[in-house]
Amino acid sequence: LFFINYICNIYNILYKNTNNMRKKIALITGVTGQDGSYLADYLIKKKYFVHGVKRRSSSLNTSRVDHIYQDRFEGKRNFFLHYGDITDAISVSTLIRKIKPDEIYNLAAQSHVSVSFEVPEYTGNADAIGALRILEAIKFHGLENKTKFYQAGTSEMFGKVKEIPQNEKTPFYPRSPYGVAKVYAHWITVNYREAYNIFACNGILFNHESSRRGGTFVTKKIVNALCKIKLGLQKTLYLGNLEAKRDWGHAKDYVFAMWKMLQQKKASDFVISTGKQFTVKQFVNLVLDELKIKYIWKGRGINSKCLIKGTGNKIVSIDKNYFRPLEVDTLLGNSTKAKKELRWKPKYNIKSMVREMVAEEINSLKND
Ligand code: NAP
Ligand code: G4F
Repeated sequence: LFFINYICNIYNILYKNTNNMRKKIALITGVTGQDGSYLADYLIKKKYFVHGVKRRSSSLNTSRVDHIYQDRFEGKRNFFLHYGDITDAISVSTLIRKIKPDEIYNLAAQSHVSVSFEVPEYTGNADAIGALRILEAIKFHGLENKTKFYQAGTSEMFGKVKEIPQNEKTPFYPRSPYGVAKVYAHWITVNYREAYNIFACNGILFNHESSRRGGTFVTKKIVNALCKIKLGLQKTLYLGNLEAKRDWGHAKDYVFAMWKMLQQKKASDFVISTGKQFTVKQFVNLVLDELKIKYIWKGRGINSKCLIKGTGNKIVSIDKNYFRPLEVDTLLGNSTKAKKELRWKPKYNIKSMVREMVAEEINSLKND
């Protein structure tokens, strides 16, 4: 009897260990975007099987994940790309049924605030109802106790801010169709957590940037244009509102926070931010300093312009087309809860982020 007991115990320990050691499976919507690609890099390093959803496009849209792409015929694969679309409930549901992920990160969105004023219905469909489609699929396939869910919420939900700085308890006042859609996604995530006990978290992330940032967001646009100006490839950069204030962090730090949220004992919502704020104009100055360009600002508001000292060459000018029907004037986050409960804090500051973005931009322009 003692011997049988001994064998059973060993078997139990081995069985438990293999189960604990089973590689986790993650599904990332929006894997071809800035955050999706960094998150995929991170999860692959953590030995996950990573499934990413890409949408059909007439031109190639996988450049941010090309470095981790594995051909179907390769032996041991840990990264899988699937066609799908967050506006298509059937594709969402089918992927979740087939993959049965341990963790879903919903990063897919029409993520440009200004564009959301031009395509408000699509933005609502993708950014609001997209989250509902995933949550409903988790419930429909009986995965409430298995699949954890991360929703990519945003500081844009604070919009016309009710207090400074903003934390998890600050009321929302969105100022764009994008912000409004994300508020729906936030509350439907809370609702499914409370109604069906799904482990569902909202990350309320403030602006985060990198060299993988889309070219029409202000930081990447500034870095790209000023680097081209430095190399003699462009004359002038046209911008909109220079006075808007943002709390800018680095995307690599922020995807780590997403993962951390899903590793907690209890699902909750977290503000992720640096707690430091800069205007768009200050961001321009930081990039000019990094490029060692001597400059001088003249005029105010719509008449502002930035000239190269000594030459009078106009390198920054204002184009009123880049102003929005409504602006979010100031965003500043308070991440005390994330620091305490997730033990999260950013590794980058604005200077190290600008340094990296400029270095990578110059490198890529020189290799073009
Ligand atoms: P991004 O670079 O614009 O990436 C968005 C991703 O969503 C892309 O992969 C895009 O595909 C995909 N997508 C768009 N519409 C889709 C659809 N209908 N079906 C499937 N996929 C679709 O955005 P990001 O900066 O990585 O941000 C990731 C998420 O965080 C977004 O939800 C964004 O709203 C949110 N967020 C971002 C920030 C920030 O500062 N970056 C802050 C707070 C919250 P394509 O590559 O084909 O376009
Ligand atoms: O870089 P932006 O377009 O980012 P925005 O609107 O803050 O939104 C980003 O951050 C959100 C988090 O708060 C995300 F949820 C969202 O998905 C996105 O990633 O603009 C930043 C500021 C704005 O005030 C804008 O008016 O820069 C101002 N700006 C001035 N000139 C410009 C420009 N923005 C853009 N895109 N292009 C310009 O020429």
